[in-house]
Formats: sequence, structure tokens, C-alpha cells
Amino acid sequence: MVFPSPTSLTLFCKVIDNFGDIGICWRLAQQLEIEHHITVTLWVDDLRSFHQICPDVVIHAETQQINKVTIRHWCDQKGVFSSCDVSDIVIEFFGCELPPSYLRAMAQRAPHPVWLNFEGLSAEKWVEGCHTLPSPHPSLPLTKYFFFPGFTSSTGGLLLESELSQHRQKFQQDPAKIAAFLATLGLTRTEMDATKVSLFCYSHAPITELLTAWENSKTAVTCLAPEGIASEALQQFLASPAKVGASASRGALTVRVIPFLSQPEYDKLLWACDLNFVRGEDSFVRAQWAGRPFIWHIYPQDNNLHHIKLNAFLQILTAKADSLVEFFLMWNMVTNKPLDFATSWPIFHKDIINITGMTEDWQKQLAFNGDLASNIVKFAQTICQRPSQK
Ligand code: TRH
Repeated sequence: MVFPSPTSLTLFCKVIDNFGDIGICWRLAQQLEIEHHITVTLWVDDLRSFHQICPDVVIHAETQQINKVTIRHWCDQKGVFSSCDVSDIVIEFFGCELPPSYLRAMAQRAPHPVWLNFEGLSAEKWVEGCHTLPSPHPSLPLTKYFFFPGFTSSTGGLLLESELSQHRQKFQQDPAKIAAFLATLGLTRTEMDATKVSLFCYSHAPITELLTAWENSKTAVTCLAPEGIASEALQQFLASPAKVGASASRGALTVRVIPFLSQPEYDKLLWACDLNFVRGEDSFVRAQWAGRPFIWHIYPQDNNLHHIKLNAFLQILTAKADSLVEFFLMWNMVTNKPLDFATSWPIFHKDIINITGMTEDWQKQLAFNGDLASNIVKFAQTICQRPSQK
């Protein structure tokens, strides 16, 4: 008997902090709806963070529908559910604990849903061995599978919408479109003609040191920072609060504070800039699809575990030069060398064009692993067909 493909999916997202948790879940939910025609319900506990990346989100709504995805405000663990509420696939993001009643309803449903724990992204080798490992529930007749995004074909791959590359190329090949977009952010022609850098990082990055190097650079730099990012360091440079529209020029550097953009607009920013500073997980992945060099500010972990993660990524990245590696290490302060952006910037700046030329091969390598949403659907189909699932 051919078991029907999954047609519904429920995704539970607890926002640990910032925007990456909901950023990833929101992309995944939309792609499953739009490209795989799966009915998606997204439970999320923090609608404010969600609103920041998707302004259509109503902060106080218990239930709402955007781009066909049903969004439910996940207020607490007390919800009461029956087996009819359970979807074909249930995903818990980063091991968030499902409401107990939902879990019981999953066990009562026939067939049981495919239950996945969506894990964090890492280029470390061990990920391949853990991807899709089963973990039987200690008391209920349910098995949870670990699903890891990643950079190789033995992982779940990365989020990638089917038309993203086409949209990006169209945008990047149209200087008028780029100029019109940058003009909406307030850039002058002179600012557009400089090396354009987007800045998204955690506040502990050595931002002031970098701004000083740019200020003293021989080539003009325009640094675009979404409001709320690196505010203290930017305020010092601007000599005024780092609010949307604030800008100042000193030496070779112009800093401009732009609005925090919606996800699709943020993609355009990455496409329009010559170099992107990104952080966390989702902007880090989007920067790779942007076809531009990027510097990653990794999310800090206890015992400097993130240093291992950072080095693992640098090992596999092919679109790079020594100058980029040095910049990555300095920006994350994973080096014993003194922070010398003044020396490193001109060298890295010269390499930007070359590295840009290498990004296409890197993207091909990543896309070869299949996209994460499709890989989830395929994996769920294989689980559905196992006799134990029925
Ligand atoms: O915001 P982040 O630091 O998020 C996360 C979380 O902290 C999470 O707990 C942690 O596990 C993870 O990092 C590693 O960085 P990230 O992942 O890049 O997410 C940012 C999201 O915000 C991403 O979806 C892009 C979006 N964004 C916009 O939509 N507009 C913007 O202007 C900017 C700057 C970002």
C-alpha cells in the first residue's frame, strides 16, 4: 500500500532570543505552504519578535493567517488538544517542549504523526552522524527524529526557496533596481558609489575598532545598520542617537541607520551590498545565498563552543581568501593576534571582488544537498511508509 504524502504540519517555535528562531520557522512554514502545498500551523510564543521580521503580524492576535499559514500564539503549556488537532508532521524547534496535551493527542492519533526535532546549524562533522537519529519516547508510543540543517548531503541542507536565486540574479543585474532600493533607505548617489556594507552583529563585536579602520581607509565605505543593531558604537560615531535616518560621515566612512527591514527586504539589502556582516543562523544562511562575501558573527556559547563551530565552517567554506578568514577570526575575537583592522581591511577589501566570483560555486555545492523544506517532506514520506508508523 502506498501511504499518502503528508498534507499537514504543525511547527512549535519558542523564541529563545532575538529573531533567528522565528525567522527560520517563518521561512520554513511559508515554503511548505507555498511550494509543497502542506497546510501549516505555526505556534509561536513571541509575536513581537515575529512582527519585527514580518510587519503583517498582529501582536495581540490569538490566531491569524498570513501567506496561508495559520499562526497561533503559544501562550502556555495548558492547551487542551485532541487527536483531530494533530497534523501529519509535528516539528519542535530547537527541542522546545510540546504542550503535554498535544503530545498525548499525538500518541492517540492513528497513524502517529512524524515527529521531528529541528536542530541548530553547524558545519561540525558529528552532525552527519546524528541527522535523522530516532529517539523513542520513554512512555508513549512515539518516536522523535532529530533533523539537522547542514552543509553536506548527509544533513538536512539549508532553507532555500525554489525561486530565490532567480530573484536575486534579476535584482543584482539591474543597477536601476538596486539604486531605487537603496534610495528608499535614504542613500545618496555618493553613498551608493562607495563600498556598501550591511552591518548585523551582536553588540560585543569590536565595532568601534572596525569603524575606525573604515574611517581611515583609502577607499570610501558606506555602512548600513538596521535600527537597534550596534546602537552604542554607532551612537558614538554619529554623535547622536542611532535612530532610523541618522547618518554621519567622517574620513572615508559614512554610517547610515536604516529601518529594521522585513525578511524579503533584508534579502534585498544583502543582495545590494558589496559585503555583509551577518550573525546567528538565519542571516548567516541568507548571506550565503546573496552571492556576496560575508563576515559571520557567531552566536556565543558557553565554554567557547562557538569557536569550534566557527572553525568548522571556515574549514568547509570554499568562497574565501586568507584575508577573509583573518577578518572572521578578528571579528569573533577567536585569535591571539591584536585586532588590527587598519592593516587587514585594505587587504580584505582588495579580495572582495575575487571572493564574490567564488560564491557561485559555493552556492552550487550547497544547493546540491537539496533544500531543507523538501528534505523534511521527503524524510517524512519515508517515515510514513514504515509499518511501525501505521
Ligand atoms: O537574531 P539572531 O541573533 O537570532 C538567533 C537567535 O538569537 C537564536 O536564539 C539563536 O539560536 C540563533 O540566532 C543562532 O540572528 P539570525 O539567526 O540571523 O536571525 C535574524 C533574523 O532577522 C533573520 O531571519 C533575518 C531577519 N532580519 C530581518 O528580517 N530584517 C533585518 O533588518 C535584519 C537585520 C534581520
